[in-house]
Amino acid sequence: DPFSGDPPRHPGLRVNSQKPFNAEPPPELLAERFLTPNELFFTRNHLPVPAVDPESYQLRVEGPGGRELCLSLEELRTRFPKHEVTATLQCAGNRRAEMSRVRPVKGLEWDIGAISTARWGGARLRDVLLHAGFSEEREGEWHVCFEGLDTDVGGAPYGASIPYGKAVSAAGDVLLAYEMNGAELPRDHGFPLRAVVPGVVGARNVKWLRRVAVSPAESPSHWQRNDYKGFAPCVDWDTVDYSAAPAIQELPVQSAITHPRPGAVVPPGELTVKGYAWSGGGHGVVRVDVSLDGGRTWQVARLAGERQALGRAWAWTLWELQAPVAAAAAGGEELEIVCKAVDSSYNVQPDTVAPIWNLRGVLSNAWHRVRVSVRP
Ligand code: MTE
Ligand code: MO
Repeated sequence: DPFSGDPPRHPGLRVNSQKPFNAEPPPELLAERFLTPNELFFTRNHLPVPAVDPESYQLRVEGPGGRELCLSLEELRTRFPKHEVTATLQCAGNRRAEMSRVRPVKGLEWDIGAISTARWGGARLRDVLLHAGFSEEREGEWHVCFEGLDTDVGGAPYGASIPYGKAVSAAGDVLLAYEMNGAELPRDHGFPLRAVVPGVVGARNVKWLRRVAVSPAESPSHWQRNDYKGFAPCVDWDTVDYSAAPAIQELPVQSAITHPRPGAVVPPGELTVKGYAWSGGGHGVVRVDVSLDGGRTWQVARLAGERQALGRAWAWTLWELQAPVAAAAAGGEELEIVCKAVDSSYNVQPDTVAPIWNLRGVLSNAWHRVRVSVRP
């Protein structure tokens, strides 16, 4: 069993697949804290978790125009200043379950929990690239390719790439992270070193990093070229052309209701609605609207959490609304609670799933709807 060396996990996680391990925190706990505790942070593994000896570990950095470097963990910790970033990671497949209810899609049935937030610590990728002799500017469209130590049966590693400009810019805040919420990286989250690419889809945040390569081409990895791309609702498995769509990088604006849960019974009177909102590319969330009547009328939620720099708002925003539920609704009537977020570029979420349906079930960010019944 190639998975026999996987680490132990928190029993409270909702497991979507055991081998490889894929799990999300229970929705009630998801947005209870701004920083997700490490043992509850969602886990998305494509392959067995590699066992890495931190003493002999080396990261290789290479590519045309630079020097080839091999860096130990000790060198990464001591040669480069430690930089800390609070960033939310979201899987492209978050909320896929809602998409597959419209029409079946291929992929893990994530509920609303394939998203979590941590304070990451590590060396800036920018500092390591400049140290290796790469320059601030690059002509044309170059990429930084990441390879993991986890490999498939044919020996191919998990891999992904990001645009060179994002990797080298000081404002991009891309990390080679060795810390998560003040602790060393847990094995499921990339021990001993992972890429953290704030504002960018989870898939590019490569764990168990073994190699960073500057290249004129995107990563040749299956997960860069033939997965994690968006398509029109009319594209099916007979017509899909993966070379025709760009790889997902920044994710669209997203929000979800974490409390109450679908099917809950709420008493008439004051109702508390809670959730999270986030947008890719460092676009902060500026507003969350909540409806208690399926989207006919709206109220504005109160936003909580840390103040974030303009254009570098990498972390989610937690929100809350207290509103009276009319006594008229108390006869066992159903309420449809809806939320939608607005980001700093005034991007909004689509109201329904069908027009954004895609065969792989990615980028599922329609208004989140939760039905509850009102009973004393
Ligand atoms: N890196 C490696 N080496 N192997 C993987 O399977 N999964 C990716 C990314 N990095 C993956 C990886 C995907 S799709 C996501 S969503 C994030 O890791 C999830 O990170 P997490 O498990 O720490 O939440
Ligand atoms: Mo993912």
